[in-house]
Parts: sequence; structure tokens; C-alpha cells
Amino acid sequence: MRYIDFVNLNYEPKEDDVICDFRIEPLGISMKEAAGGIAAESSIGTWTELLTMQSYVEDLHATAFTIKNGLAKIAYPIELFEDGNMPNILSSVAGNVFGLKAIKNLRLEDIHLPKRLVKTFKGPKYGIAGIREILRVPERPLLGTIIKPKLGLKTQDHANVAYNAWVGGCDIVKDDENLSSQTFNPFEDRVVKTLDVRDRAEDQTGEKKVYMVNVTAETEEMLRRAAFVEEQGGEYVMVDILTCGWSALQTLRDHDLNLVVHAHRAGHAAFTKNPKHGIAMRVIAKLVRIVGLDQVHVGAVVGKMSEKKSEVLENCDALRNEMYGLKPVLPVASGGLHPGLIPSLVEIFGKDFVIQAGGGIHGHRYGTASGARAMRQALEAAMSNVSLKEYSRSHVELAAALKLWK
Ligand code: CAP
Ligand code: MG
Repeated sequence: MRYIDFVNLNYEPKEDDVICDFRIEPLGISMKEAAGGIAAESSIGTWTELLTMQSYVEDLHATAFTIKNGLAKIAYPIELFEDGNMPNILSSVAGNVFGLKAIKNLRLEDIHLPKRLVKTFKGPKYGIAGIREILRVPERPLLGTIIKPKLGLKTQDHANVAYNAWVGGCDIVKDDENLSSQTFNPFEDRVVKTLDVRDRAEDQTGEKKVYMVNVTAETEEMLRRAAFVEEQGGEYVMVDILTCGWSALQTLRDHDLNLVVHAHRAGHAAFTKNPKHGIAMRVIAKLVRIVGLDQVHVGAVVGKMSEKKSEVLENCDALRNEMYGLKPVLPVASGGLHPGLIPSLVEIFGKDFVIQAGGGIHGHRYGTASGARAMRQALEAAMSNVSLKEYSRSHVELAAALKLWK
């Protein structure tokens, strides 16, 4: 089969086909040949038509069935994939094709997995509804902080910062993506001490509080750490999904621990940021939901990160829209956030999301507890449609934050 034989613009996709949308910039070949080449190299084919195949193999070929404005839709028969094996699916549709010489740029813009394949994965255990139940926050956006400085704090200092953030009004305190079990803050000790102050903060505030512990490590070790968190009375863990990899994510989810799993996407922009080449974040968001994590970073539009509003909303749709009965997953807005940005965030995201701030809380003039209070005050104002300026007249922490972060 030649590349062009993998193109059929009259092909009607089957219900069980996997469908991928690729943005293609060919180099020295036609768009049709390029689309066919991607269908070939990401399914059964290769560069030479001299390769003879049994007809039953040929029947399994992927088909480029629409080509328009630089975008091609490619359908893959479900038999090409192994049930319940996410690395396998990605090794086909997001594997070698990005490196082809005859393709200048290639971006996987979207992916559709059929119900039959989605059902071979666990899906989220808690999702939005389960998280709201655990935190007993039925309506408003959740408020979270990341302990800053990212690294270096000794365990008791880490716990003290967490305590101040909780009593100031945060629902969630999380480790930063690069904190694991370094000598200055060993894992077990950190979990025990931080959950201890969590309990004190709950007693003091009367509110439910959760600690999102970073368990990112070698897979066996990650499982051991997650089980330790569960044993110690923790309800949440976080994982750096891309540096851990899809196999490790599936292994963690398949252990079905009573833990909400938060997906940090450290490293994503290496392949999601370039609009011409790589993999769109929406694809990652969909697949993380199918594997079964409960909340995922999606970008914040108004913060320090680069994503545009349209991309962030696509990411949110991938997590919250109907998908064969899978639980909706909670989007997380993070990166350069502070109280002044909360009204815009609520306007963009609605109520079902997490507002997560590190510098925007711990950098407050009066310290962490006041920083958390200022965030909470800004959220109260936004939820009751009162302007921040008006609300800050009677809330000093918010006033100080608005002065600090114009
Ligand atoms: C934010 C953060 C998060 C990023 C991740 C950081 O801190 O802790 O990891 O938001 O990016 O390390 O930068 P600040 P994204 O609140 O102090 O900015 O959400 O885009 O995946
Ligand atoms: Mg971070």
C-alpha cells in the first residue's frame, strides 16, 4: 500500500473507530499524501509500497477521511489497539509520525475514543461531585494553595505554612510539582506533620481541609507512598502525570485507593504550546479523564502561563462534557494567580473549578494566612457580585492584596 491508499474521502467512520484530528504542514509532498502517510505510519504501513501484506492486515489500515484547511481526520479500526492500554494507543496515534521528514509540522488537535474502548479503562473515582462531597463545599469554586518556596522548606516549616493557609481560608494545600522526598523534607515525616496541622486547622475553622501530597516517584515507590497517605488519613494525592507516564498513571488508578488523584502536567508545554507541532492539551485532558484522575490543570488565561481562553475552555469541556457516563473531572486554574484575578476567573470557568495560588497567597504583605484570607474575600465578593474595590473597603487583607498586585 502506498501512502495515498490510506486516503478515502468517502469513508464513513464506524461507531467503534478511534478518530484523530491532525493539523498537518507537509514538506515537499501534497496534503493528501501527507495525510495518507500519517494514517499509514500510525497504523499498519511504512514508507515503501513494496511491503506486501496479507489482505486481513490491509483491512486494518487507518483511513484519512476528511482533509480541509490543513486539518485531516483519520479513523483507526478498534482492532488496532489493546483494551485498557493507554501507552499502546499513544504509541500508535502519537508515536513516530511527529518525526517524519516529509511533514514539516504536525499537531494532534483532538482525539475521540469509542465507548467500547473507553469502558476498558477505570475512569475517575470521585470527579467533581465526589470532591465536593469530601470537602463539603456544594457550590463555590474551591480555593487551593501551593506551598512556596517550591523547595527547601524543612518539614515543620512546611507544615506551618500549610496551617496558615488553611486557617486563612484555603480548602486545599498542595505540594509543588518538584517536591518529593528530598533530604530537607522527607515524605513520611511531611505527611504525618502536615496532616496533623490539617486536623488542627479543621478544628479551628470548622471547615473540611485537604492536603494534596505529591507522590511522584518510581511506580512501586509511588504506590507505597499513596498507600501511606491513605493509612495516615489523607484523602488526596497529586501526580506529575507526564513525567511519571501513562503506565504509572494506570497502575496508580488501578490500585483503586480511596484517594482523590490530582494531575499536575509539569512539562506539558514542551509539546502543547506550539500551535503547529505537538499534542493539544485537550487530548491530554481527555485521556487523563479516561484513565481516571479526578482533577487536572487546564491553564488559567489570566495568570503567568501562555494559554489562550479558547484553549482553556476546550480543556474544560474535555473534562466536564458528557463522555459515556464518565464522571466529570474538576479543572484547576493555576499559575500567577492572585485575588485581583478572581472575578475574571469565575467569569471564565463558572463554579466548578479550583483556584490555585502560590505566590499570590504566600507573597502577601501580611503573610500566608492574610494571603489566603484575601483570596477567600475576593471569592466571596465575586460570588456575590460585589466589586473587589467595594469589598476591599471592609476587608483589609483584600485591600492590601489589590494594592500589591494591581
Ligand atoms: C504555580 C505553580 C504551578 C503552575 C503549573 C508553579 O505557582 O505551582 O505548578 O501553575 O502550571 O510552580 O508555577 P504560582 P499549569 O501560583 O506561584 O504561580 O497550571 O499551567 O500547569
Ligand atoms: Mg508548581
